[in-house]
Amino acid sequence: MTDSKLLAARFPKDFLFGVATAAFQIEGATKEDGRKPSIWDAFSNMPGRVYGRHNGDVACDHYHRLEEDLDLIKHMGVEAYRFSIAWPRVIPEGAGNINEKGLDFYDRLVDGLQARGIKAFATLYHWDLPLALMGDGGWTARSTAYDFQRYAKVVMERLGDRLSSVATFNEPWCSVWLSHLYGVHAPGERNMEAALAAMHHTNLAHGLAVEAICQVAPQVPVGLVLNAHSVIPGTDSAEDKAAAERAFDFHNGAFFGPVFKGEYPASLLDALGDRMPLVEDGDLGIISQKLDWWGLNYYTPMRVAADQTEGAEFPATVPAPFVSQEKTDIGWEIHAPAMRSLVEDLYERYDLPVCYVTENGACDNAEPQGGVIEDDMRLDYYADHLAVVADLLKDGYPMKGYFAWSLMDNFEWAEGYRMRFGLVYVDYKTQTRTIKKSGNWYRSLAQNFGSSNEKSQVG
Ligand code: GCO
Repeated sequence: MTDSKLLAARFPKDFLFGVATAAFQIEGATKEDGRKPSIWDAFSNMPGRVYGRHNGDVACDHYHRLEEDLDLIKHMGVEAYRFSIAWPRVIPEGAGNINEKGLDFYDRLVDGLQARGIKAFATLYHWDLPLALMGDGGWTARSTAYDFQRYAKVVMERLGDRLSSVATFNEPWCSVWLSHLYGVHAPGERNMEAALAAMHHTNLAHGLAVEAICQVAPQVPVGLVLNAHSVIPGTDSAEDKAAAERAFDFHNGAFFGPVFKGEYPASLLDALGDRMPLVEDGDLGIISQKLDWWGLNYYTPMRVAADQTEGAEFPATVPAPFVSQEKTDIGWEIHAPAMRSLVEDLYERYDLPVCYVTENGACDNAEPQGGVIEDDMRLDYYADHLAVVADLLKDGYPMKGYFAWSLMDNFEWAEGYRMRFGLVYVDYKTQTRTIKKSGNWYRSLAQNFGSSNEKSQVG
């Protein structure tokens, strides 16, 4: 259903529509006002890591165009904005000195949102670890978890009075497995022991940050954003079904398990336990503190088959072929039903709080033609996935909001600027922003929703 009015009418009045971004992907100004490098500055400056050796030096120049971008968010008609805070702006070396100018920027951002009547959803960690902490081993070091706790406290002391919500981490799957096992993201490590250490210390850092947030800003709902994988066996064979269960434990259970059950999956411990870092007494209690909400980032299903290679490492799976014919321009299968079965499965397995879809969207590299960007594939993607969220609501799942990824085209990590996820087109030469067809559609959805909302509150 692409009629934005009809779609808007399917959401309850306390539902919330927003748009999302992340600091390193849009801010630029990487050397300004006391910011020091993050692991992504180092990584993107190394040949061979990021497409075209693109880096975050300028990005969308958001740091200098804050007011204009806040006006754009307002113009999009949404009720909330999800953004991340750059640790290397706030505590440039990860530990040690606090940089007031870095905090000032986020003060202006949060005040600007408030002045425009937009709710601020902050994420504390969206992958830009201060580079200096690599001297201790980065996320493989237990000490980094305690540095993160202090950073969380510093941010919440300063901004907590104006935030509608805070997330500790964005997608630990990426900053753990993709960054330390598959080598695709910074710091580019490819080692199971390093990855397991990063896994546990990230989980611990999440728990320690929850403690700090509850202490200094108990009024702010705290959550965690997970890119849960909708794992689907390639065939109905017992081997592929078992492979899918292992993949679930590895890709989802490694985070959902400790956070929502206070334990790592048994299969993961059986296979890899002897390569894990020390899990101290009390760690799992810290990690599994109650959260107010969790965030789902969903893009595409994960289809797996058993890896029959002798001695294949856990979870011993290989990718299985796509089923849907449609793909986005980054090559990801489009299959909205997998989002629905994923949410159903997760609520069955875990005792989860309310859910915000904190990211969903499509890479559609449509370019301007006569000043217009006709990104129909993205528009259809949004319509199909929002319909799934409405179906989940109808079935009683506690879906509280939806953030489109992303407000505007930006630095797509290892893909550089060539992959575009924005509702708004960014011309990187001029920094001109142009709302795409999908952006206008999303805007009318948010506006229709807002106005029907007001009416239902009145009448
Ligand atoms: C993510 C990311 C975004 C990506 C998006 C598209 O959390 O994976 O938050 O940074 O740009 O997912 O790949």
